[in-house]
Amino acid sequence: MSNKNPNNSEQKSQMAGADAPDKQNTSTKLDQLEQYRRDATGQALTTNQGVKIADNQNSLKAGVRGSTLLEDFILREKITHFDHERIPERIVHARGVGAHGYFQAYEGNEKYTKAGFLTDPSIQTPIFVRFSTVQGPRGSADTVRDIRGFAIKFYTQEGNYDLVGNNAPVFFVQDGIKFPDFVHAVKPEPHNEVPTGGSAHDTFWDFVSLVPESAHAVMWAMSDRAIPRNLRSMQGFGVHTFRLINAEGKGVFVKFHWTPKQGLSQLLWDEAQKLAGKDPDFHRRDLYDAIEAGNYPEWELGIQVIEEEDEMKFDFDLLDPTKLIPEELVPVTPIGKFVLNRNVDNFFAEIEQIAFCPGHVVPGIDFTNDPLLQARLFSYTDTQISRLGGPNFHQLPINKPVCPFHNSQRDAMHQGHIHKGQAAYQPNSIDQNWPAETPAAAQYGGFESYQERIDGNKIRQRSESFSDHFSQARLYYQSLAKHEQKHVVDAYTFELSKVERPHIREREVNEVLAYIDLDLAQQVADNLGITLNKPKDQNNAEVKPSKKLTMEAFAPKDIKAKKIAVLVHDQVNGDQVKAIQKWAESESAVAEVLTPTPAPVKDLKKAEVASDGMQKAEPSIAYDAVIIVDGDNLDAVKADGVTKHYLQEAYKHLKPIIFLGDKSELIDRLDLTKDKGTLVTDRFDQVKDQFKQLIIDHRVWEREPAAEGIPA
Ligand code: HDE
Repeated sequence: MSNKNPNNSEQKSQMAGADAPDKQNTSTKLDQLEQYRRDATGQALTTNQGVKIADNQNSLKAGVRGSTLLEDFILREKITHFDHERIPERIVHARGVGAHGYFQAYEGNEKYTKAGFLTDPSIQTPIFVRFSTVQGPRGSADTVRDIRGFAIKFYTQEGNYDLVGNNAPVFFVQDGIKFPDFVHAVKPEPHNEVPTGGSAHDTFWDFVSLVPESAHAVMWAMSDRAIPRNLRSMQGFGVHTFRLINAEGKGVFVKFHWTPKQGLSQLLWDEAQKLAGKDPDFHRRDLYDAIEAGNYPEWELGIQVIEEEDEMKFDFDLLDPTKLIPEELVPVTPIGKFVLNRNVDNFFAEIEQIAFCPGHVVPGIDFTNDPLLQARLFSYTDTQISRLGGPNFHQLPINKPVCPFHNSQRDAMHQGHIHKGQAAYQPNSIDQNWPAETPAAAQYGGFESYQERIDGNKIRQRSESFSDHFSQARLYYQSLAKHEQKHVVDAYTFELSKVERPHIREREVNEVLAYIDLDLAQQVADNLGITLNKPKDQNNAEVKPSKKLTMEAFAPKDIKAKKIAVLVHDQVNGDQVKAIQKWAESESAVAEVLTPTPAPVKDLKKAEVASDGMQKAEPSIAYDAVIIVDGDNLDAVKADGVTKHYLQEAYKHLKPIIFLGDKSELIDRLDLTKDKGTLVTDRFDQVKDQFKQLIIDHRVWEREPAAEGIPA
């Protein structure tokens, strides 16, 4: 967009965009975001008014033991600021973490959209991603069972674009008017504010068992998707159907997907629960550490494209956010990739203050009439006004567009700009009518809404095309791998076991699950001791499974950033430890040597082996695989309850374990069953490729029945 100075030239046109945008200038620079960062290194300590402070240790008192004086402006300013350090947390998605990165488009997207950042592969558009859980407050644990928020802000040269998605492709309700009900039901119960960070309670199951449109999303929440191993291994979805518009004004419907290069992986439920206590920051720590170590997570952004004329060709409604489009029907077309490569400097300023809104779109991207999306377009800006203290939150560094922005909006709380000129209105002749409108034609870049013909009565009614609530829940369940299905049964059983009112449990089983899949319903009913009433109108028809719904379809290709615990004691074989470390480094994996205490241990040659942590403090649940190293210390290991528990726990959680040399004896001693994931060898090098493949596979699923016998 051109920025002609109206003071220098007679304005010939009222169109600010009369010049085509200069492609050269569209490449964005991360340092544009940096100008707000403050570094106090080498600077004097001052008050907020800039007065240098001589004593920051003592308040001003009447005598050394005397009372504190009201006059002490330094104390008062410091305490007053402190008293107001918190802002209201987000109503939902309060617990979150984020990072900076960039997005880069692939070639050939101009047939779908005119959005510059999606069509020019030479631009690296800065982005900020915030991941979140939905239910819990800011201080809740990372690993709870919950859908994860996955919101991306693209700082494009045509304005900020927010893709505010989740790690599930469907939502719990179809119409925005039901969202507050849903959220009130899932949030901690109002009388005792329990539970924190979970849906295993009466009000949630009361609501969802009465609202069958939630069946599909609840199924996702009960699946392994809702307990991701880390935030780097999650898919993201835009959920709603959106619209892309190309330079000729042609529109297509799209569903956004983003898929991690690192593959998908999950926690086991037992791990998730333990991590919530042992390391409530497990996910945020993992993301931070991976980025600090240079293991930058990467996703591929893709779209499912539906031509306008195909809008009605599906047996569900494209506007219904409880439905996904199976990839067998419409494949995902990759359109670009994004990488997270920079941690924040300050959690509050960046992660807490970032303000997303699905209504932040740029030319070439538009909405559909999905009634959930329509309500979201209002909600997000509204909530920021109370959260961030007024309508100027877009001026906060993390929210500020990197392209110029000018309009006649003025004043209000926390106004950070000093606007020049007398005419804060349009039309005006005093400031030559600046800032001026820009034509919508693609070469100018003004935003124009897609011209969609709407013809209908004003009416409060759900479309008949939104009424099938169970087919896709069945599709999802039946598409899962066997072990994933078992986890779904376990999850419903666990959650409903926490529901105190029997009629709610029964309603969920007989009026929801029985309509989804009789086999699933029967298993949950049996576990809960409920009699299953087979509904007469149940349609238990087998569905054609969709391959891309199981997490198995998204295995990683390498073991980059995977964490391996290397258990050692005094008299360990140091050469073996070195070989493991060398190999891990060559694979960009993280091998951590865990010792009985934080002190280093001595190897067989009396050399010191440094400790990366002690076994008691770095539990097996935080690692992807374990190696117990040989040496002259079997008796010490046999007497070490922490190490024995470590191995049993890793086995229980289906992790690959290498027992080196003399440590193979532990397999029988600990009552473990030998399987393809328990590798026994005298030399690590001999099994390293096998071990790598096991880590890629992530879990030894066939071990699951045997592992049930191992104590938690
Ligand atoms: Fe949100 N949602 N939402 N939501 N949502 C918020 O916005 C809302 C919905 C999602 O990291 C709030 O800034 C309504 C679907 C994410 O900052 C709030 C409706 C999807 C985040 C809000 C929905 C989401 C939010 C809370 C139904 C997946 C966190 C504070 C009409 C596609 C963004 C805030 C971040 C946050 C409202 C439904 C995802 C209250 C009214 C569907 C990832 O405005």
